[in-house]
Amino acid sequence: MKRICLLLTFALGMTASYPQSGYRLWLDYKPLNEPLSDQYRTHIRTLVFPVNSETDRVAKQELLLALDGLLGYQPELTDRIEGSGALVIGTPASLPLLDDVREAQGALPKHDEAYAIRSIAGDNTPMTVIIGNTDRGVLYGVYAFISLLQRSQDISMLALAEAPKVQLRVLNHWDNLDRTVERGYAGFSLWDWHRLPGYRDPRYTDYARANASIGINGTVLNNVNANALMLTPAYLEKAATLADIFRPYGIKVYLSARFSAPVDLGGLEDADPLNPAVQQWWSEKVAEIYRYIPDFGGFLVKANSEGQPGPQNYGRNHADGANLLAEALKPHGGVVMWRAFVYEDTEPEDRAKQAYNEFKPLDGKFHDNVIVQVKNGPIDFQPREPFHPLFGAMPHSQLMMEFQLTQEYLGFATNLVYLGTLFSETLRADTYCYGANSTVARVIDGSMNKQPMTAIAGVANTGTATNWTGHPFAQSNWYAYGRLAWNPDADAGTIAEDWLRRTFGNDGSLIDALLPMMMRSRETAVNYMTPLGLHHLMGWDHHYGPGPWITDKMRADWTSVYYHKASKDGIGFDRTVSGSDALSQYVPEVRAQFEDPQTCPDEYLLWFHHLPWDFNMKSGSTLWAALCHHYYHGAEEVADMQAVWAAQQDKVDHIIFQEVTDLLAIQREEARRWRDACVLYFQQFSDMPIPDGLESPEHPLEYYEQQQFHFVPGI
Ligand code: GCV
Repeated sequence: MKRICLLLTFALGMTASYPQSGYRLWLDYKPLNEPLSDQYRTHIRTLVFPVNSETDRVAKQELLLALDGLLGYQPELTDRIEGSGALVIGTPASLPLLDDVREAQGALPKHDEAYAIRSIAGDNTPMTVIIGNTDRGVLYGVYAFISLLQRSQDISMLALAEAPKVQLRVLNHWDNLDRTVERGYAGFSLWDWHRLPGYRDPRYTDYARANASIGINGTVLNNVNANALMLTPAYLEKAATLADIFRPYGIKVYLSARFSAPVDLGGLEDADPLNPAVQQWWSEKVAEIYRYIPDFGGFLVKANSEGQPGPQNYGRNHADGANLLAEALKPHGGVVMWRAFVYEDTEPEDRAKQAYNEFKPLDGKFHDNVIVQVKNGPIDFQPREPFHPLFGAMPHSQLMMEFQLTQEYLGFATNLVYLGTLFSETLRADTYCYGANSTVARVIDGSMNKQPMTAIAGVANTGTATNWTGHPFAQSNWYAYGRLAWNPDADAGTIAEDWLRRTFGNDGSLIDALLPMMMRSRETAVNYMTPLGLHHLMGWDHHYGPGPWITDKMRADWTSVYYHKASKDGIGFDRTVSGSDALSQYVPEVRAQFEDPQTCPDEYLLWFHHLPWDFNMKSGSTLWAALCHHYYHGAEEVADMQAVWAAQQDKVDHIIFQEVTDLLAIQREEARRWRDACVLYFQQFSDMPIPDGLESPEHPLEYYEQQQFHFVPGI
């Protein structure tokens, strides 16, 4: 009875309405096995956890919920630290300064969000102290402790100390005010604008819990293709309600700002950043926002990109635009995240070069509360891209990373693709900008340029789907993003294993089967979509499925033929000095890795080179044969994934088992379609047979070219 009450009190939305469907994410506190929970109980006999803030309150509530679920047990709540068996949680200010607490405090990194967890040797069972410099550190410490329990870790000898390496760890929601989500595949927007601010959907709290549990501390509520209405009082009031709900969880609200808002809302004649009336308008608007949301984080801006207004409309540059907003935000402590995802309307010689060309000359011109948000690669969240050449190239400016969690180019919410490996591949790439080991991670965490403000953004994959992300495994991408935002050097495999354990439990054979499948899944998708460095081959506009034949659109660089350049003489985009010379945007050490097709890693071969179909690959086969083998191998790997998953039937919840089974069947069909469409399309140019031993495509090329998909989600 006690347990039921707790569940109802603490997790109304979590438990009552959505049983066994993935709604609880990695915070599903299922009972641990008996011997272990007995052992844990002896370590958590009593709980000392003074509550001095809302953050303390929600942290304590979460801990009690977790203990009740995992151990079926509530510790005795007390004010006295009784040594053995006590769990003591708080800040140096909130806890009595006993020697034991001091010992834990000594381990605490000097950081607002840091925590330390220490076992203090006692008689038979020691005392455990979770300490943070602030209540937010305590909250993160509590979630870390819960994670240890969920993963059946030994908690008798703990000596953990953690501080995030990146300050602003933000989700970007491409959510529109009509609740559609641009490139969203998990239903509608979580934000029920119509019923806000009156109705506080319990889901908002669960969203905050999930984010806090992985260290995310900011959220941009609306699409970067922004509607100026977001900045009107009616919507600010709604946003303020969300900010109130998120605040105890250490999460700040940010908004995407439409650059033309002074014209759209203020009736000004222009939005020229050097116009004093425009400056005045922004300054007043920002002051108004802070009246609604006193800890407002700041603005995210997409300007002069894909038709969005920006400073270039008035002959100004991106620094002028960003600094305009930065000046308005500065007195309130707000920041501007100014996106570098820009490209001109005219046909470029190479779109991959444009962001660098526009931003590199502005290095050093941005105010100190501006941070330039750069996508992981130079085109647009493709299944594989080399790291963006701006990383490391702007030593006098602050740069942040933008990843995409929503799988716009990686199979939407039907394909099982773990993105931790993709994120990590970029973060670990060496820019060589300051000699060896100048990794992208070190640019992002500020250690490279000593940049005072650090940040990272992930385009959210959440929506109203019962399981939040559409595909049950897409939850792992939200999870991995948060963990890598906290520590960009963290290991993608460890993160995947942690997610599996927290989501599916600690059965060793399940982990042994599913972990390799997850770790391989992104390479599998690359194989059946865009192997060997190919990119931008997807269907027109909706970006669903293959479309290597896309040509003759309003912009050349929105077509596929612009990127693969397949012809009788070969395939690939020459970005060496004999082509677009995009390689010159990287330092010589990086160039050296890619500029010779004989030594360029296969993964990037056709990104940087245009090569004949009979080019001799390192494996000894021709380029054409290698391309075919990658496509066929990718499709076969999905069949392997189906077999691995089928063997887990007895070990996972039956609803999730069936959902993933069905989605893998869809993924297999989609992988075959990608394979057959691309191989047949490119074969027109190679004029070479599909290698022996590979089955014939199911249909002729025209069949794939003529297929139409209506009402594809995300647009
Ligand atoms: C929000 C790609 C997507 C667009 C997106 C854009 C961006 O082009 O297809 O939907 O717009 O990136 O990142 O701004």
